[in-house]
Amino acid sequence: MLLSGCSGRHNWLSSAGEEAQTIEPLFWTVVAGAALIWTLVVGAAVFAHRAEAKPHREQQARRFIIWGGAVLPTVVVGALLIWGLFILRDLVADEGDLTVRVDGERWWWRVIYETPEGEVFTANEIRMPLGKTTLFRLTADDVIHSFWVPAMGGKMDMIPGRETKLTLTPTKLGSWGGLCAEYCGGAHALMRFDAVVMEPEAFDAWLQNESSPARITEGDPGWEVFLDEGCGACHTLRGTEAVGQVGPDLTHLASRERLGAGIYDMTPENMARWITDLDAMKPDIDMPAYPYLSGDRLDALVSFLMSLK
Ligand code: HEC
Ligand SMILES: [Cu+2]
Repeated sequence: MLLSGCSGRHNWLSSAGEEAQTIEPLFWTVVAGAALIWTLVVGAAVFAHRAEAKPHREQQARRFIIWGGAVLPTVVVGALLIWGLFILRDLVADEGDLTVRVDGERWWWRVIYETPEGEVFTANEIRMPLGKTTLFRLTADDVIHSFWVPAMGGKMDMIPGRETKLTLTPTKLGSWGGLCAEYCGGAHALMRFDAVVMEPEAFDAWLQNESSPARITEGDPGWEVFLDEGCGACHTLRGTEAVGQVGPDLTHLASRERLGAGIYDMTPENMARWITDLDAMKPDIDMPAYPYLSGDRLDALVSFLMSLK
């Protein structure tokens, strides 16, 4: 079970970011140190068990306890704490090349890019340019969540009414897994996201696209279904009359790699199930299922949603 954590997109030892590289030596030092201390303690226990009982001086025993049991642990833990605080200082820097606000919701992520031209709203996926430092300003809407991209660096709690900060500087291209690392109720385990690292030019093009209003063809039957079913009460399609704020912004939904906060591939089949069989896809969430949608109306809605690129 432990080894299963050693590969894949959630692997925090793959060091896909500068921050993760800062944390890594601390981890290995702690592992090596712990192994050494464990060996010494177990060795001493075995020795004590085997050795013949001989009288010893009390002063000697007391000295051993004070140095081995108080001074040594204090020095070791103190040194690790100081090292950790220095690392923390690097992880919570106050500025970056780019600022992104992420708001933890039950059970998804509201994501807002701050650009010179204004705010760009998206959800459930963050994209970052390679080699640039992205500053995340983190908040939570309801309960405490925690923002974590294991391959990139430290995790940071998201606390209602307070803003916390975290910087990530990706060093490897790819799509890395992110997740909520603080139990937040029902669908907590399904509260994930993708952290996609792109070449800076590709990133700029993506952000440009993301900032544009929804592209909707007049008279698209799927758009009619979307309006009829009241999806717009909870979801926003920028530039249209759908301005709901309860759920994720869907303006460029199909440009995301995954559906449902990082849990399903973005395919028409999954999209249809998301709408009709939501309880099986992600139970207990704040979106009603529409089991009665079927046939042409469902097909039209699904192809409409899949066209929101
Ligand atoms: C009562 C509010 C509400 C209504 C009405 C609603 N949704 Fe949602 N929707 C949500 C919430 C909340 C989420 C996020 C759920 C989660 O992942 O925890 C969501 C998530 C989604 C997602 C996944 C988004 C993503 O980033 O992967 C899609 C797609 C979606 N809704 C489509 C629809 C469609 C289509 C309709 C109308 C048929 C609709 N919703 C009606 C609240 C609503
Ligand atoms: Cu959470």
